[in-house]
Amino acid sequence: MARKKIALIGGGQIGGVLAQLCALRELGDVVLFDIVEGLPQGKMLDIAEAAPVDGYDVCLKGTNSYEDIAGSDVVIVTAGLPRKPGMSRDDLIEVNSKIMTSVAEGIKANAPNAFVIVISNPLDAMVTLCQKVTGFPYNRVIGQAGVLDSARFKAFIAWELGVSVKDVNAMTLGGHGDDMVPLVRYASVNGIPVMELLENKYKSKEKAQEVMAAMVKRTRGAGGEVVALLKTGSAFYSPASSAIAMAESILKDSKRVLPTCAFLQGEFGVSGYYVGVPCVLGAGGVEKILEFKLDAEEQAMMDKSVAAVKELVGSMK
Ligand code: TXD
Repeated sequence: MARKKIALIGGGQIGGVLAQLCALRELGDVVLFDIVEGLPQGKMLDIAEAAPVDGYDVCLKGTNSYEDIAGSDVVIVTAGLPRKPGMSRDDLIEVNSKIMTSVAEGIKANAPNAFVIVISNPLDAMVTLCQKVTGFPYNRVIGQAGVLDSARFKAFIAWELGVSVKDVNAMTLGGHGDDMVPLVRYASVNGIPVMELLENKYKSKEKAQEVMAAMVKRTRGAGGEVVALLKTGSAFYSPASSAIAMAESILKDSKRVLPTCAFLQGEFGVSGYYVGVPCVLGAGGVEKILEFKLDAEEQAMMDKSVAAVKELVGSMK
């Protein structure tokens, strides 16, 4: 059976980590595309030369030509500028829309049967544009943001409670913006509600709520926190790991339930927009959207987040 093939469009900070993670996990042969001459070729040669050390047997190719992505099973898009300190993700919409249009045309022409995972920001708008320009079915075009936002939320909970990150379960919904919706009610440590553990730890309901509110706030601002520290770009290790989790579930038909920026057609009361919701990701891409009842507070936060996505998408020319 031939190896799977993954195309990475954008060979920058995230693209390079994506390529290395694909290789380390032997997800398939990898093609790294960028418009900068030599950049993808140099990074892929470097990763290929580490193969004898880390022991992966996959073909790794860097290219400036879209023809080389032909036959890809999954395409992951990071092409686009990252933000600088003081910028919001939305500030990138104009420049990255132009880039995404050319990228989507390249994918449509050369990998018409691929599943596409968009990472470029502003994510909710870029995945919308990518689907529109490629014309691919909605189940084959998704955005990565919720796996990252949920990972950040889970990390903060694990650090606060002093438990393994492996035993924390939590999810964010909605857009990849400041209005994202970390679901406190469903956050647990092996099924034990986090709020109960916080109340036990602090012997106070108020203090527990205060600590949780701070973690929710930090989750919403976590991207900006890294940008402010790095000064020259944005997070790239965690977004790469997050997109690989999604790609792996599709390539291996794992049916993982992952927060995914998916096209809603009535689910959660939303129609016609890409929004972060729990999806079953398998060989069919988005195979199912798992709906569940939101309480009044969660619904209000979701409505606010969806409104922000609608405004962002509406602002695209
Ligand atoms: O989780 C998430 N969704 C977000 C996404 C998390 C963090 C960062 N997020 C966004 O991903 C970020 O705001 C950017 O919009 C993208 C890529 O971030 P990265 O840090 O990888 O940016 P780089 O290092 O600048 O890499 C972008 C590459 C760079 O090598 C350019 O030469 C290339 O994109 N580029 C292009 N490739 C193909 N085609 C075109 N037209 C093009 N223009 C630039």
